[in-house]
Amino acid sequence: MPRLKNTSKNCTTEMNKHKPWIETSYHGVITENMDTVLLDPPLVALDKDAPVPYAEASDVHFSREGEICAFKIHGQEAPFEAVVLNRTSGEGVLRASGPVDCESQKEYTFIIQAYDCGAGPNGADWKKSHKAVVHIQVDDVNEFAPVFREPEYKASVTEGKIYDSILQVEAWDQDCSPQYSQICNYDIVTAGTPFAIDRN
Ligand SMILES: [Ca+2]
Ligand SMILES: [Ca+2]
Repeated sequence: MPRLKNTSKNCTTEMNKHKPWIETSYHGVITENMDTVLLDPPLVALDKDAPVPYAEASDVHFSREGEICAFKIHGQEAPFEAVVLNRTSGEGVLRASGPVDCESQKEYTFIIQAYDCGAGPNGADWKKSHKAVVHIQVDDVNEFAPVFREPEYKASVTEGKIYDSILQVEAWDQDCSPQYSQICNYDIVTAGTPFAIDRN
């Protein structure tokens, strides 16, 4: 992180000298159906402009060029928003603004920019940071139970004969990750049945 040095002077013509600074890329993880994004590194925008006092209508105000007013997201309809938590420290948080469903989309990539509050006494004079890339990975929740591909399986056998294989069944699971969608095993639940089933 660069060392911050206050280089701003009390100058009324160009008070907002610096644009905010953010990292060049962020990696986030969100659990589907939730709205909290764990961002690495955390979202913080830095701005070298220090608050400068100025007089307006006999009141003393402080200019806001060094404060962070907004984060904006650009990109393919990403269901996320970035909110400023603390204007002075530049801390922000990224969260879901709409449903995030791993089964429909497992990851998102979009652009984020920080905007300072550089309004000054003479109106809008804000500056924006460079564009940073945000990559979000959606973690799965085990929402779906396995289901068989067919509602019924039929086979016939001849009495007294032993078979290596009589029929094959197949189940699948709608969850998006291998962890929560792989079929681990099959069981015959009817007691006293003279058949066995394996995981294949
Ligand atoms: Ca599942
Ligand atoms: Ca799921």
